[in-house]
Amino acid sequence: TLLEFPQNFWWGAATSGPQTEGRFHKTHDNIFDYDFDHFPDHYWGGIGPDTASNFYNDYQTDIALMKAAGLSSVRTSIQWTRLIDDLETGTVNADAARFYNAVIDEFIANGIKPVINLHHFDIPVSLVHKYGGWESKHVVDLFVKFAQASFTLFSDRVTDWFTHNEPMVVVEGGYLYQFHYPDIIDGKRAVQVAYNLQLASSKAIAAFRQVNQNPDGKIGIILNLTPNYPASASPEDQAAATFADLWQNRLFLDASVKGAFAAELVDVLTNDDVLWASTAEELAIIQKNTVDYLGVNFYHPNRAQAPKYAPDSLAIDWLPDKYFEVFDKRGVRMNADRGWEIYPKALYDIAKNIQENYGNIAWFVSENGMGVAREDRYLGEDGIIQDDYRIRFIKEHLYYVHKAIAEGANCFGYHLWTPIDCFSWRNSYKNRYGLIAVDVHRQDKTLKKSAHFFKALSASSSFD
Ligand code: BGP
Repeated sequence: TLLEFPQNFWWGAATSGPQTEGRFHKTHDNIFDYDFDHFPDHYWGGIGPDTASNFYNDYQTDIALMKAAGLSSVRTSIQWTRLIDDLETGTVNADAARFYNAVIDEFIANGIKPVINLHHFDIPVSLVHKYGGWESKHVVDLFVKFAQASFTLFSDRVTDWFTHNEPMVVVEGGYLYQFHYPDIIDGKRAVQVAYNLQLASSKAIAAFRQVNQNPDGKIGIILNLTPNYPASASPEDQAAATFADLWQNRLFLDASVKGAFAAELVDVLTNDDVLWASTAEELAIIQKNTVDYLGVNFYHPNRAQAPKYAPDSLAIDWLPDKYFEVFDKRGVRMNADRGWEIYPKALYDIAKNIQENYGNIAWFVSENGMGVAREDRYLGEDGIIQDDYRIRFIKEHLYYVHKAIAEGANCFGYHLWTPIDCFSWRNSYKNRYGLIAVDVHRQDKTLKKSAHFFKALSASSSFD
């Protein structure tokens, strides 16, 4: 059966500055640049962000390929470590302004709406060393200077803005589970980082309301909303799933959409004596500066159960893991290369939650996708990668987006991760997500079968 999507639905793809541009002419190092220089063995194949997919030099040909894949909108990010010369005062680097102006103009000239995010995990490493990074409220204010400079330079042409991509991943990767620099394990500090990230988003939104030049301008936040399905109906497992949801999803979702943190979460953190330091003035800023809309990244659900080990027994003062444990459920569909469960119906559950509990605020799928290793295994005789698994993955997720929209969900688009195979943090180029393949060494770029599918999808706004 033919599934039709609304008029003007965004058919696009998402990427980020640090994962595509390469380090050419950058003013500062972000935490990944630094980490790669000091710990190259953290990176799959020893390949770091130096060249990435060479977007800094290749942006014109890359954007032509994105057009050939039928994308009507593309999200990327402006790198704080490229745009800003003096991090304290927020002065703009001239080459970076030229580059981002050229990129934005090139997107528009090709009929692609540029969607711009500001922070995609890529804090300047010097701010981590000097001030403790996101633990510092001074750093929050420096981020707002960067945000303000971006709005001032580009909001005449860019109408769609986001403050952060997946702030919870910054908390988890940097302060809980050691997969992003600075690789700290400290729950109390993680709580402060989470709060400061929310404050940074709200303050950036306040700055946007001041300097935005475009009447159509909108701003939001991109969250990885991960449904937590309890292992069983036992009260212990139910409570574990409820807390996991509060911590992973509702922390940023409630504050960004409703302007206040969930009281249940604040109660737990208060009782455990790990609540963030906040002021009444800051909480008023958070309350006032809620988002216009949301981006939702979805890759996989979580399965949650009551924790088997109290973190107290691990000699760590406090971790959110005190209340839940995420486990691998047996017998489910998996993307084995990435180790993530495939469960498309979760997207429907997310849609229902936003519709019923968040005032049916407008949102779009800002990332969804399938990272597959060694895709040259699927190279056809025509030289095109036959990624039928990706086409199936997209269709299955869109099936549930369509169903939710038919039931009133306020979803306005779908962005695949990612247009062109890109550098992916510590997995580097192991898993490929793109509609367009990259030969990392030669920088040849070729449309995959999924790009041809996506072009037809975008042109008709429907599939069967
Ligand atoms: C999201 C990030 C992206 C991208 C994607 C794929 O969490 O926003 O930057 O990396 O996940 O995940 P990975 O690269 O870890 O396979």
